[in-house]
Amino acid sequence: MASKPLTSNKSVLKFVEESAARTCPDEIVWIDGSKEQLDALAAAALKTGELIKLNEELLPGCYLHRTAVNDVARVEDRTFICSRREEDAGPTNNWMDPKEAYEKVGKIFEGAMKGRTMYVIPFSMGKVGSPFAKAGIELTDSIYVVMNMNIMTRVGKEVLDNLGDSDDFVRGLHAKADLDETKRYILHFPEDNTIWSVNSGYGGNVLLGKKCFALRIASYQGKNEGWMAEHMLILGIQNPEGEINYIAAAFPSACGKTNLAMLIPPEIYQKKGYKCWCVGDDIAWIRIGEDGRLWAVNPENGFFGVAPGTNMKSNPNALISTQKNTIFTNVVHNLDNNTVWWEGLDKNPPEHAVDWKGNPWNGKTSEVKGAHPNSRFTAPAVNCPCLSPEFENPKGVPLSAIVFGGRRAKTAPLVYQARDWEHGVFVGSIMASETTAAASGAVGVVRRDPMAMLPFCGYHMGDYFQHWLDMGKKLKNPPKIFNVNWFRTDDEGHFLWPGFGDNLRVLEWIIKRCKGEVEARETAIGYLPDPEDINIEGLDLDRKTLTDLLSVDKEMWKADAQGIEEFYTKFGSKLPKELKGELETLKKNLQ
Ligand code: OXD
Ligand code: MN
Repeated sequence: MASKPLTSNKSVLKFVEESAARTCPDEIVWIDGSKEQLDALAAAALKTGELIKLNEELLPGCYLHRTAVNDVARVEDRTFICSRREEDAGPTNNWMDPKEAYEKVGKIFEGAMKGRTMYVIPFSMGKVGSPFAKAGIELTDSIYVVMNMNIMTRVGKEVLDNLGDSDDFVRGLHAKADLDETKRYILHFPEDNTIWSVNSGYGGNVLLGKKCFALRIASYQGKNEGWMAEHMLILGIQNPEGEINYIAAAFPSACGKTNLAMLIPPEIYQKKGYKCWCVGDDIAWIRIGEDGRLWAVNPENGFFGVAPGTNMKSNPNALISTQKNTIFTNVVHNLDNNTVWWEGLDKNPPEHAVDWKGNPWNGKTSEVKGAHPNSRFTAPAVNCPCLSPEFENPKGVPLSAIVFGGRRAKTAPLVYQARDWEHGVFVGSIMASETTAAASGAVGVVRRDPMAMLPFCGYHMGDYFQHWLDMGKKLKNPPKIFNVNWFRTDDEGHFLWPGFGDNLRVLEWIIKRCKGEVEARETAIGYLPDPEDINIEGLDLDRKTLTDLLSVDKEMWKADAQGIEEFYTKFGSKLPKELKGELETLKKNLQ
């Protein structure tokens, strides 16, 4: 099936030739993006068992894939930023000297594709030809990667045609090798526009357009070029008058980003004429528009979502998105009807099934979970019933608000607003989640995850904070910045706020604030709503609970301020003085 190069771009050809010389594939296949080619690849993967074809009537165009059992998640301890100077990677990233990295990991790549095919995937993050878009070439020996990249990004010859002779593209090299986790490396060379990934076949480590390019490399590019790559969903909220306001929101993993991105308004809001539109669920590239506002695009073309817990109640739009042309990874294979299942899909687990490890599994009697907790669906964005009509708009959408959030049992109120941009950067920089019983280790430990970017910032986080501050100075019309916490509990640990679609009630207040339509009270931490100003019509929630949700416990915040101070010491002299100043203001306000 070997194919001729699809370009005469010398830099692309050189990258492919050099990589092939190192990895020694039997043949090289250029991915043109055609359906015929992808169908032929899928057929080849079915033969080897790499993919399983699912029920064509119930799940048309869908496949199941199982990764190796030692290869089921992103590996942060094997992920490195290989900047020339160690200080440029900063205290929150692993660093490897680029010379050493090329040499050491280059040896692992040597001959890694012998007996295999190297696929050349030209891909674009963002709509091809849009001023936001950036091109990449991923070389891989995995058909699974080709097919996933084809869902998650724009793939094919048009990317090369648009690139022309330019050498402005990210070079991604991936080889499964033998999936040895002791030799697994995910390396980023920000100064070389290069990503190397070896010994993994799991999405987050091998779909190089996503976390590796669109966040780690792009955050570095954004700092140099005056824009931002953020771990944010983008949501449009349409009011009964037809006006749409857009928000971008950053939450750490497992805080419901995909759910918020595909929010369905509560019935009383639907009746009034509210609608929500999903622009993106994971990544936002943000630039300053001519009007001095921030404009955001989702550079991806699909959703790589966590399957367990996704159901017709928690997120119908996500579930519907997975009903065709989707690849499922590490979920349960239901043998009765050749479909898939996962914990939390419904209350009817299959009896005749295969678990994510490939073992026979009976959902009625088995003590162990059938799907891996990090099992995934890769679904095309076009499948999403609430996909924004602006999804493909090359200019993106203007942001009214930026929303940060985390999982805090007590400290953070349901919502508060930062006083201004600088204070907003402070609010983002202190983002935190408390560990839940679901994760291993102690419960209730506070983990700081500034802007949800801790694992994804491709450079020194102190410089990253400075970049946020610098961007603010250039904005004539900055979005307002907020923090939300859907996870506040009572003393028995029950959630106080219903969450899901009802989060729109909080977003409504946020948008009113952006438009100057509602007052707020100033507190030690920022502006909070008057409980009367959050609409709880039709909710089983009284004003007293809402008042609790909107209370600020100064003693807890004093303790938190101490935690922030400790966290900030990590950044040494790179911590912007503005953030130090904001911390001092917080401490003073709490006296
Ligand atoms: C993701 C993550 O997979 O943030 O999106 O871990
Ligand atoms: Mn993510």
